[in-house]
Amino acid sequence: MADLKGIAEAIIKGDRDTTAAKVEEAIKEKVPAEQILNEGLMAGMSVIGERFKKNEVYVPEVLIAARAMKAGMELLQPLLSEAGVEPVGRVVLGTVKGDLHDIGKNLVRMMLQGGGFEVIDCGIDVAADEYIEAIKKSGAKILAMSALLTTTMPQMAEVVKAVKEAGMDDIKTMIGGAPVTQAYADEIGADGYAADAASAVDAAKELSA
Ligand code: B1M
Repeated sequence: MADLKGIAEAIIKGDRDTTAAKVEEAIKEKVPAEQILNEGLMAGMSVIGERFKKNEVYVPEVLIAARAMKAGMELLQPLLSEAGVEPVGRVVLGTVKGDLHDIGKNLVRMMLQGGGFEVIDCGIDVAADEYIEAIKKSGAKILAMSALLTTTMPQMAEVVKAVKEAGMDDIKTMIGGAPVTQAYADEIGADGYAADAASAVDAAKELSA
């Protein structure tokens, strides 16, 4: 019998081979791809997210879990597309212009993907017009920005302003990064803020509700 709990456990352990083997097994047993995703892969990543929030696990464990998740997703993706399963939401993500830090941003991407979001990752040093272009191309409804430097934080305000000026009233903006705070999000009119990668999933879910 398909072992969805075992898939979640393999993700939590960061065991890529077991994750892939158990996902393959479940596919062979005709378990719907969405169920494998929700009860296996995403269930595992959400445990890792919670532990990360509580400082029970650290960046390396999250990276290893995300690698296991990726192995499972590679097998599932074609079936999800075939079945027309829509992601929880689409997020355009990037580190703002002038800022080259991407370790935290990449964690946010992995956790969002683990939470069922499709992420369009624009990379680092991303200018307002690049974010806007990516939103137009992808149809994403959430724009997520990361900044690690106090000198690049004002870029977030520029992007929020540019999104408003472009008339994209339905786009929700969210921000994060070590120097960023909820107070700063409020000040620049961003719709959401998250202190860490796992909380970014909660914030994105709230914004897409
Ligand atoms: Co830089 N750097 N760095 N650096 N660097 C910091 C950020 C700094 C605090 C170091 C220090 O002085 N103590 C300092 C900033 C000071 C300030 O602005 N107040 C600094 C500086 C000054 C610089 C340079 C200017 C140094 C120089 O050249 N003179 C330069 C700037 C380059 C540029 O960006 N233009 C620079 C360069 C670099 C490296 C390239 C060498 C390297 C980056 C490599 C890379 O990212 N690929 C680097 C690194 C590694 C760091 C430190 C050591 C670590 C950052 C990191 O990856 N943390 C950092 C000092 C420190 O933090 N101890 C430092 C781990 C990561 C998992 O955490 O990114 O905070 P973090 O992400 C967290 C949360 O913040 C949150 O979730 C993540 C996981 O929980 N989060 C979000 C992040 N984005 C989010 C978005 C969200 C929600 C949550 O929603 C959208």
